[in-house]
Amino acid sequence: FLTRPHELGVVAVGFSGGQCKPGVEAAPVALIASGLLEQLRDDLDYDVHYDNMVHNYTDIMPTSDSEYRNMKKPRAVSAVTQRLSEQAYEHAKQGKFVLTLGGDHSIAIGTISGIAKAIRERLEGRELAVIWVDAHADINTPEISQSGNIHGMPVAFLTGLAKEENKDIFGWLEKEHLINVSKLVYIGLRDVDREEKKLLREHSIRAFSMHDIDRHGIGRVVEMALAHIGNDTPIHLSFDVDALDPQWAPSTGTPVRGGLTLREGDFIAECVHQTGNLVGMDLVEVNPSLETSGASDTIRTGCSLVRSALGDSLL
Ligand code: B3U
Ligand code: MN
Ligand code: MN
Repeated sequence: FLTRPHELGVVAVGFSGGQCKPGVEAAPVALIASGLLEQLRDDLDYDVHYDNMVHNYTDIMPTSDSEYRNMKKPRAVSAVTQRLSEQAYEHAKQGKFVLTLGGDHSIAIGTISGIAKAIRERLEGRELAVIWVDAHADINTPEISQSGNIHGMPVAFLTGLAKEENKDIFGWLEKEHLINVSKLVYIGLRDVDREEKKLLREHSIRAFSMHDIDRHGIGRVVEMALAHIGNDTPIHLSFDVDALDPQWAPSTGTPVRGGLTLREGDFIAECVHQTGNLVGMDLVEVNPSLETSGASDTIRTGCSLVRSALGDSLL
């Protein structure tokens, strides 16, 4: 086993500084209030290690945070993700599965860096694979980003495509925190910036768009994604709820029509669970304050994705 079975570390991250729309920081409370952790404990038999806190990291927020290399709130996002990286590392080092409830997708800089480092230490230098389920590729470097929002950049920092020396602005990321582009797979893409497409091509990054899902079906796509990663490789699932069609997840900052159905989303999570190699999951970009009529649907969807990744569908 790559993790101790049924040991679950939960980190609730109430952070929205990687993008401009307030409300995404309220997602962990909404997900937990709807009973998610009880379900994991009582129905799925997990030993849930949760500090009963939604972290907002106000104590480490910089007092001034001007734009730097075109990034908005660079010091805040860097400080939060550095702290989160340590929290994820602590859980993962003890062999727990790390479940992180966000927050916007910038927080993946913290979770993945911490887990990648712990996996290298626990499993003789093995590298963490990442399945990034999203409408967006989130691989903009600061220079090519059109928005300056860091939630569109986490993959660039995590793969080393974007680098920065300044310790207060992601310079804390060391080699052991990073992932290899060859062990990264995308599923669900349909809104990718022009310069991002160039990066995906240049680095031969495996990416399954909605077009690929239409062509091959979700079953074959997941099979190909897992084949690319290979057997016996620890996997992190970074799930942006906007991968799903707005019909299933309307309450999110940048909804894009033509997405995954709820079942396709759950199916991806179920298949990754079934590999037995899943060591962590992020659920991000649930924003209960947007589309008030659809907020409870989006929260239900988020809970369903997490339960699926933790083995709910197994008979
Ligand atoms: N690629 C655009 C839009 C975007 C990325 N992630 C989300 N939206 N959620 C950007 O801002 O980098
Ligand atoms: Mn997205
Ligand atoms: Mn995303």
